[in-house]
Amino acid sequence: MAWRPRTWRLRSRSLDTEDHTLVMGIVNVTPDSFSDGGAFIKGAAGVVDHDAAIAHAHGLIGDGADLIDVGGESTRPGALPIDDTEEIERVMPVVSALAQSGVTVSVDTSKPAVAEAAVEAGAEIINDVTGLRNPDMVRVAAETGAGVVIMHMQGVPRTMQADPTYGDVVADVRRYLVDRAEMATDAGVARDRICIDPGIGFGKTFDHNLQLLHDLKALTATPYPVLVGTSRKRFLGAVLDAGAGERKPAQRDGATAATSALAAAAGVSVVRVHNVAASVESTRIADAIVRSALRQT
Ligand code: PMM
Repeated sequence: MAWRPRTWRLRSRSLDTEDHTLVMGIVNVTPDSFSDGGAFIKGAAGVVDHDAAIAHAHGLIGDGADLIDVGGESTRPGALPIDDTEEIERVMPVVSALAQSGVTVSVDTSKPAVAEAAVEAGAEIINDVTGLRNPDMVRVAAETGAGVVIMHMQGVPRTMQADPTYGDVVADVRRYLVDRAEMATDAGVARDRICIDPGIGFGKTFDHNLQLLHDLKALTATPYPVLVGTSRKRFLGAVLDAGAGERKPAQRDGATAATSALAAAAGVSVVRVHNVAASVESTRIADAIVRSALRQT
């Protein structure tokens, strides 16, 4: 099927890909996310430097981000969960300050209480890496009218990389996402508020990640906008370093920009990245090519 622009309806506004692929900038206010964990934490006590996180988010908007994803709990392999109160204390000041200044904010959480508080404070999107597994999360999404990202993850972060197995990873992930989206619409979430995400690196081997990225059109052919997050993930380092000493996550931004461009060319609506400037450039090139083909038909 030929590429077509997508509209994703959020709580109080809509985003569309008519002009370009959307770039979501990442702000993790966590001590332990794999790439930027601890960037906004001051002192040994682990106090969050909210002002630094807010300033960083504005910098990403300046670099061309269309929206900002704020996370307060690390989802890296092996991460341990934290409680609602701690997560709310970490993310809330950042969510409300950004929303008040007009930024489109997504909250990266799998906790209904955190999502509810964030949407109350102005967040437009609930980004749930557990694919709305908690029935309360479905209720919050339906009641608030927020946009939702339903992500695929096999297992839970603590153990998800132990031995992920699939029959056919592309078909299995696609079926899961479409089923979860159906479940959400049956529970009252508007269909055009749902975005789906294959969850690169979440319960997937190196080969699973590559197969999913190779066959993104299986997802972009569904009725839902698609979000893809490859930013600085380990499989990029594995390709580049081929067994040699691994480079640091922040040295994977060129690789991330390449996957962002490929995603945009496959019709993905949103790429989620740390280095916004690099992926704005690479997706704009893919966008120009995809849209120029459209003008000639
Ligand atoms: N990846 C991470 C966290 N949240 N959310 C979505 N929707 N998709 C992802 O791929 C995703 C995510 C892990 O990366 P981080 O620790 O750098 O945020």
